[in-house]
Amino acid sequence: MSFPEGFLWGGAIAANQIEGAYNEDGKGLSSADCMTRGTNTCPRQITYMTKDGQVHADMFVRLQAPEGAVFGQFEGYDYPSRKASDFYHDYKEDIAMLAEMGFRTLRLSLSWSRIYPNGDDEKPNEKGIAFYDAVIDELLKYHIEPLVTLSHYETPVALTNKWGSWLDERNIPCFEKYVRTLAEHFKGRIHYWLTFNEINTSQLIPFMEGGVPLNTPQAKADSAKHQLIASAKAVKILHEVDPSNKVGNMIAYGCWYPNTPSPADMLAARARGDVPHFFCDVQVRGYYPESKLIEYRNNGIRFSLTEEEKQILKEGTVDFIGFSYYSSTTVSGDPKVIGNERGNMSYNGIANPYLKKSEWGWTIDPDGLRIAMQELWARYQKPLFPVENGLGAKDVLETGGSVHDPYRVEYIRQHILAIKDAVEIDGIDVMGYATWGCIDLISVSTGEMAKRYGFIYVDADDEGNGTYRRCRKDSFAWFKKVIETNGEDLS
Ligand code: BGP
Repeated sequence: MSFPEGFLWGGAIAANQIEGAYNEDGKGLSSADCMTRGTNTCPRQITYMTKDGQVHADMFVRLQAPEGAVFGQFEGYDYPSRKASDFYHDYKEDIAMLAEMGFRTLRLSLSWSRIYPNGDDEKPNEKGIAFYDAVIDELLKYHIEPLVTLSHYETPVALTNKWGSWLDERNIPCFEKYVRTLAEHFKGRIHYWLTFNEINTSQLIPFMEGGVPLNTPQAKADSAKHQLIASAKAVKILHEVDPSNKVGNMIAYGCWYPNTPSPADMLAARARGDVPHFFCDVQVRGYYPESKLIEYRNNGIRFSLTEEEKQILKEGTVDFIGFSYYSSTTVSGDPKVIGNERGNMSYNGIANPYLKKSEWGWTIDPDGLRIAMQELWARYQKPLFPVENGLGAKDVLETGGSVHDPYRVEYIRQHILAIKDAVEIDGIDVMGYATWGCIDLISVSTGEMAKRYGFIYVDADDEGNGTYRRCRKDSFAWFKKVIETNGEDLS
């Protein structure tokens, strides 16, 4: 046995990181449009104006905005989502190149504020829908299955300014309307959906994940509840409109090792999985796990669910689990042992002497992917879909337009081998494999262009200068062969 027939090989992109055209054709500002460009050492900031007319820029991991803050773009700040990779104008060429590679799926997100510019508009923005019509039709022309993320790290910022986005339950009907619009409009053309990208990161970076301006434990509990209900309603709507729709959740996942064989380290390492597991528990099983209710009670968090809400969660369970995996983290239970290693949405890891790291300091650990899949499979027995995985690296564009990226090929090869073992040895049901940022795009954590993941090079620099010409990297031909042979030829 090897990769199943129809295995969905492909890649993933997100609207705010690739499209640009942030204010074209009636698009409203999204939370992502309010994030400045950063660097590897200087984090991105979120900009807003306080009631007294002062403009503030706060680090995205620490944002705690005062009441009445109005988020937006302001003079003197650089916002990379304005142009990103200019996919809005280049999508035809981009999709043709993906088709040339033989892509079977493209995971893309739709921008809610392109369709409902303020989030709660009466009617959708026809031009926004027309753009996605063109993109989806272009994909279908090449038999590339669209895998659509309903909300990938952006929410219409008007909803943040109105009531704090997911802090307020009034966000739910707005999201429902957006989902219903898409479900009905794209019926028969889109069959695979994901609800919220990396929903568990709402507990770490609430504004980036869902436009939530507060970082308190109560705010996180409230926004989690509202998004979980919205996710369940989205699943229900998509199933009702087209029973053949397959809907997944999407969590940022990883693999957490104890720093030593000490039981305290093991407990601490296991605890790192608590947040993604909590979200998965609700989205896959349809109810809040007892451990979360105990945690809320012990910490004085106000929380309750009506019978109707319980019913919604129960009826809106997902068909598969989508997850991102980039790196593993080593964890200590000893407060004296302090680490500062980073990974995707993980901080304060302890250095792991067995693993190499990327230029951005993320560990490279393909075995960790297999362990992650074993864990998810053991817990949920639902089909798994790694919808994000890849290596962010600096590439050099040679004169003549080639890019030699053996490091990327090696990273992806090893991770595909890990998935192969998960399929062949562990018997795990895996739907496909989508590499992150198959076309170079802006990094979510730093806003840089220099942190590249693609098979397709985009000639633009961190300041947004360049021709935006597309070039095939060496990994392009390699991945084409992988897809052609359904993962048999990885040489
Ligand atoms: C995930 C996000 C993506 C993506 C990726 C890589 O958390 O879902 O949007 O960007 O991480 O992270 P980065 O862009 O910071 O390298």
